[in-house]
Amino acid sequence: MGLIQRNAGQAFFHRLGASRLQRTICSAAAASGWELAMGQTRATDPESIVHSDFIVLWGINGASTNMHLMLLIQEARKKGARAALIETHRSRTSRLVDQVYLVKPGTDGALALGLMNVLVEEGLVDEEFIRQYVEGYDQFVEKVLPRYTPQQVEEITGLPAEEVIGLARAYGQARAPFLRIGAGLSRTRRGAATVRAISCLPALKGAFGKKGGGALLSVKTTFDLSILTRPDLGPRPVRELNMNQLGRILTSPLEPPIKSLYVYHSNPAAVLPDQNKVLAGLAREDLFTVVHERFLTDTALYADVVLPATTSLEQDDLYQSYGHYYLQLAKRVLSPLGEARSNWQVFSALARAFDFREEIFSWTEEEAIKHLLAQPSPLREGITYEHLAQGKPVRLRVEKLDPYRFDTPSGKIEIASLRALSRGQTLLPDYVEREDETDDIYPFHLLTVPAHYTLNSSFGQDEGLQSREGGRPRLLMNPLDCRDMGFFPGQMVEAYNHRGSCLFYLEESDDLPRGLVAAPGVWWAYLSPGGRNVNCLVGDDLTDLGGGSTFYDHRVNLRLPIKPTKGSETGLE
Ligand SMILES: Nc1nc2c(c(=O)[nH]1)N[C@H]1C(S)=C(S)[C@@H](COP(=O)(O)OP(=O)(O)OC[C@H]3O[C@@H](n4cnc5c(=O)[nH]c(N)nc54)[C@H](O)[C@@H]3O)O[C@H]1N2
Ligand SMILES: Nc1nc2c(c(=O)[nH]1)N[C@H]1C(S)=C(S)[C@@H](COP(=O)(O)OP(=O)(O)OC[C@H]3O[C@@H](n4cnc5c(=O)[nH]c(N)nc54)[C@H](O)[C@@H]3O)O[C@H]1N2
Ligand SMILES: [Mo]
Repeated sequence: MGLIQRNAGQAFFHRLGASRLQRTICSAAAASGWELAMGQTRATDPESIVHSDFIVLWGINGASTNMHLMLLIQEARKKGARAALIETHRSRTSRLVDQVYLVKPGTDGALALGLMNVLVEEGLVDEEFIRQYVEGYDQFVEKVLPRYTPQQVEEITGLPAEEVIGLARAYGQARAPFLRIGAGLSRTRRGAATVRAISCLPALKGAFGKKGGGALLSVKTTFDLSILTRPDLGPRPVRELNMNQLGRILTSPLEPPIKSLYVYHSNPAAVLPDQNKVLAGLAREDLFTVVHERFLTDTALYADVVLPATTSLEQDDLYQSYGHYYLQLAKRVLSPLGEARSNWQVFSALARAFDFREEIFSWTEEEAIKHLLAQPSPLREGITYEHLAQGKPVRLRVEKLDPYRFDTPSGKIEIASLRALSRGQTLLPDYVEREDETDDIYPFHLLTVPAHYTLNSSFGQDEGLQSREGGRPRLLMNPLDCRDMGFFPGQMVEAYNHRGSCLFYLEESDDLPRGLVAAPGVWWAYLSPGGRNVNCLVGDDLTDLGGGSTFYDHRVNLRLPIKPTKGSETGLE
């Protein structure tokens, strides 16, 4: 969603004094890992990737989730660049790169350290760059890297030592390597530490400033959004609640208790971890629930009041992206159908009913956009409302990005980070072994990957798109695991752990290494057999930093359903 509609409710709820929400389900852990090393440094322009000679896609399924970048990567490859993918399994993207490196889930931090070990050992680091722009290098080389020889990294990650060396050499010998870090990769209990370690790799190579080289996790906004969200309007300090733990929050005694829930532009019943708890919480008779939606989603079914929402075609907004440097204004092209209203309009109306008199509550969407654009920013110099009103995407002034400007307290890339220490992390990037008590009980690591044809739970009602996704919830599994379990392709199986159980149709796939199963897409629970989707198997544990979700860090066992369920029974109790 765009900046206006996405942030529409925050000022209202701050003014009301409601509990605050940590909106950290998506990329908060990745962002905090990057931030420890890179601070507020802006990402390298992804369009410069066409000039790179070696591209690393680390934990990102670009063929489904970042298609515009994949086109640029193909352009670079036509000019001779090579592309590598670091993954847990052979995703769609693996067919668009030259080399795929498979690691055990959650072990990428060790691989990053191993790659840097080789760069140092083989003299492939840019000493001049490091002297000028990197903090903590000597300590890192002395204290951390010796523990990550290719052999040790093989033991941790499962990637053969010679492939660790091969990848390090390809990266280190490249003229201008470009690193694209995905968000999915960070959704583990050590997600932030992982992204932090990976973010240090380009620093050792001095990839910044070499035409085509650099790194991208996410393109940061050029706006100060607090003029929309207005945290200053709160009458008193209030608690913060993490959206990943909504189930836990709604089902445990809290003081003060949560008596009402307002949901807009989200489908928590389908997308959140620990779905059984979420549904139990939403089912509370004493919870007053409002859902502002376009469709009768899993969540809307639990609402006391459903408010109809406009679509993007019926509302104005200003769009930016986390994957490129463009800005686009969208004006409505249809009048709202029926009684549908935009998020912004609903909150303006609510504010009037509450007699909130602050000026922001009287702004129209267009006025809110104009207030944002009035904020000065070098990247938006000369980009006016009138300019954007022509409707075309407008490229930001990326020529103003200084590749040697590192926006950290020291002005350098911080391998050693005092901010990390103050946040309970190690001074230097490192890899922490973690015992998982459930490893022996549940033999399969579960990947809750996004579907190719749908967007999280959006379009879950669209039969055409769902049929392209196989028409029914699928669980992909290595054929040898299938054989060992005594399963057949097409059979309905039940995945379970201590959080819940969920039904899938089994599909054999050589793309999955043994011990891994993948359940693509967020199918609507009430349209799924058994009335639950994969998120009833996902725990609500948080990441090491940033309060992020841990979708990719859970395990399951499988069995044949005791009583096979046919078709799409509703799971509503
Ligand atoms: N088609 C489509 N596009 C989408 C979305 C969608 O639902 N469908 N969702 C959008 C949203 S909200 C987001 S946040 C982005 C996410 O897009 P991405 O950043 O690409 O993240 P994911 O697809 O979640 O995960 C990428 C890959 O990480 C792999 N992975 C999981 N754990 C590990 C690990 O420990 N190590 C490594 N190396 N890899 C690992 C998974 O196998 C997966 O293929 O996509 C956006 N785009
Ligand atoms: N199993 C599994 N679970 C996941 C993921 C996964 O890949 N696998 N991805 C995770 C990630 S990265 C994310 S970001 C979350 C995303 O989870 P959500 O943020 O909940 O996103 P969607 O599932 O796309 O649901 C968005 C809902 O908002 C509605 N909507 C869209 N625009 C508007 C609007 O302008 N106004 C109003 N009122 N409503 C609107 C849509 O109709 C849709 O029902 O899911 C997470 N959950
Ligand atoms: Mo996301």
